[in-house]
Amino acid sequence: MYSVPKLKSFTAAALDKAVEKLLAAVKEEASAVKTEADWKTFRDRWMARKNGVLTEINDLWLKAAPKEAKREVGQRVNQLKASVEEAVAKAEHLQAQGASGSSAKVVSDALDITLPGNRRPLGSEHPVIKTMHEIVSVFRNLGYSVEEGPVIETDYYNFEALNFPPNHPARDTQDTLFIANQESKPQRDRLLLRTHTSPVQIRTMEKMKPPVRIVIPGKVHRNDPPDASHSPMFHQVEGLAVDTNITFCDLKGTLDHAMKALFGSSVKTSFRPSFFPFTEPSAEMMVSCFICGGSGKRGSEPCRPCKQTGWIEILGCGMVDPNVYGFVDYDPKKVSGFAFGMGADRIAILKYGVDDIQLFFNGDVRFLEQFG
Ligand code: 2NL
Repeated sequence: MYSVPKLKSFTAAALDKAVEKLLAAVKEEASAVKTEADWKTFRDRWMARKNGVLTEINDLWLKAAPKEAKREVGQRVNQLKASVEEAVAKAEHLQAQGASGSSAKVVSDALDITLPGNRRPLGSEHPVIKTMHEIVSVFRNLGYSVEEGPVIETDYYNFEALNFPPNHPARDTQDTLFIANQESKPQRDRLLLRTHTSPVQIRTMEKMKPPVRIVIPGKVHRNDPPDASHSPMFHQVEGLAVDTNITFCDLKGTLDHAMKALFGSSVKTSFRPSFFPFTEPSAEMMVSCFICGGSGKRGSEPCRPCKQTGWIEILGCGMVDPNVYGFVDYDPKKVSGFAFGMGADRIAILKYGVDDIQLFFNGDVRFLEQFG
C-alpha cells in the first residue's frame, strides 16, 4: 500500500515524479472499492483530517519544503487534493451504482406489469350524509342553492338574531354547549356550538337581498346525553325562501312536494300548530307513515316507527317571524317567507330502519358499509 515518502529534493522533476506515484496509487485503490464499507475506508484513508494521506502530504511535503520551493509545492498539493476528492466522489458513485445494479437486485425489483393492480377497497357514503345529499338535491331541483357556515357560532347568530332575546326561556330548550372562558366578552359575542343551522340563514340574508331560496345542511350540537335516539352531535337540513308575496300555501306546496320526492309519491302530509321563536305561525309537519302506508299496522303487528298512528313527525316549519327581518335589514312590509328544519339523522333512521342513532357515529365499518 502507498505510503507518503519524505521528499529529498524539491525540484520540479522530483515533484512531478512524486505526484505521479501518488495519483497512480489513488487510482489503484479506488478501483478496488466494491462495497460501501470499502468506500468509507478508502475515503478516510485519503481524506481523514487527522491521519489521512492528504494531511500527511501537507506535513511531509509542504511544511518541509524550503522557502523558495513552497509556492510550487503548494500548487501541487492543491491539485492533488482536488484529484483525490474527485477520485473519492467517483468511487462512491460507482460503488452505489454497482450495489443497485447487481443482478439479484434487478430480479427482485422487476415489475410484472401484467399482474392485476392492488385494489384499495372503496369506502361508501355515510348514511346520514347520503340522506342529507338526497334532501338537498330535492331542493336544488326546485332552484334552491346550498349554503354552509361555521359550526362554532356567536350567541348573536345562534340566538339573538333568531328572535331569542337574552335570557329568554326559549333558549333553555336548546341545551347549548358553550365554549369555556367567554365571560369577559359581551353576551352577543360569546362562542358556542351552534344548536341549529339557522345562523347560516341569518348570515346569508345579511349578504344577499331577496329573493332568497337556500338550503343549509350541517352539523349541530346540543348537550343531550347519548341514547338510542339522542346524540350530542347530529345533523340538520334547514331551508328558507324569502320573496314578495310568499304565503303559507307556498310552504305547504313546497314541503308536500319535497316529501313525495323523498319518500314516494303516495305519501300525504299534514300540519299541526307548533311554536318556534323565529317563525309565526309555526307548524309541525307529519308525513303519512311510509313504513305501514298509514294504516298503523304491519300485518297483524303494530307499526313501531309511527307508533300505530299512521303519521310520522318529520319537520318543523313556519312563516319567518317579522322580528327576524329586522336583524338582517329586510323590510317586513315588503317581503315574506317560510322556513323549515329537519333532523337528517332522524330521517336516516326512519328510511333505513335503524334502531339506534349511536350506530351512525361509532365508526363500525361493518354497519356503515351496508349503505354503499
Ligand atoms: C326543527 C325546526 C325549524 C326554522 C327551523 C328558520 C330560520 C330562520 C328564520 C326562521 Cl333564519 N326559521 N328555521 C324554522 C322553523 C323550524 O326547525 O324542528 N328542526 C329540526
